Amino acid sequence: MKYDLYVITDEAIAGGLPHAEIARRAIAGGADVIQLRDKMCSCREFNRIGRTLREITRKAGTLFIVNDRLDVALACGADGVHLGQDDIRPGVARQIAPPGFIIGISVGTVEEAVRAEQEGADYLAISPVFSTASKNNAGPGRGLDVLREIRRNVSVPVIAIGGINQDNVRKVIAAGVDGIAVISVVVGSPDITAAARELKKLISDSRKKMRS
Ligand code: TZP
Ligand code: MG
Repeated sequence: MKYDLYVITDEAIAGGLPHAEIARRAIAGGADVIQLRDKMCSCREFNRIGRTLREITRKAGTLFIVNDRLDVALACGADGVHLGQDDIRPGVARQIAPPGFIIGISVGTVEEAVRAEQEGADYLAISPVFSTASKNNAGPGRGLDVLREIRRNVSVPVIAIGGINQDNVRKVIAAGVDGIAVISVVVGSPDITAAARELKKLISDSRKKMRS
């Protein structure tokens, strides 16, 4: 599974652009994963949008993850669900989900990361790496040392989220993560496709530099 550039949809940050259009534009710029995230809409509407995003991502061959709601993720045929520390536990989600279903977990500490891996998480999102205004109560940035420490202590893919932009992406990748998850730097850009493309290039340039 490739997690290099993981783009999370947010209609408010996109100035009212619908989730489907955010997804199309991000995919055109090379997004490897699309996560549908909407804390405002009804469960029924969330599922309706999820079905549309499932169609778009299936055609593009892009991984599709639904935020928070395991029921909606299963109902719309998503590849997986992304769960926070207060959502249904990964082990419980695993009992309900079909084989191969991806369960991603947000973690902020090494202890949470180790526990999430033990409970069967397929990937971890270290959150927030830097402070961000894109999520309510995201808390202070955890910093790059926590990224490195978590990377050393788990073997599942680890992605970084929170306040990542063109200026800091190199050091985030250099910390050894498998990918970055972003909202505002891509979704809030007037040209979502160009912003995604630029980040992809920065990620691949950083990886090349690490190998050389
Ligand atoms: N979870 C932790 S930080 C965050 C989420 C959804 C917001 C990331 O948005 P941005 O704009 O890339 O900081
Ligand atoms: Mg959540």
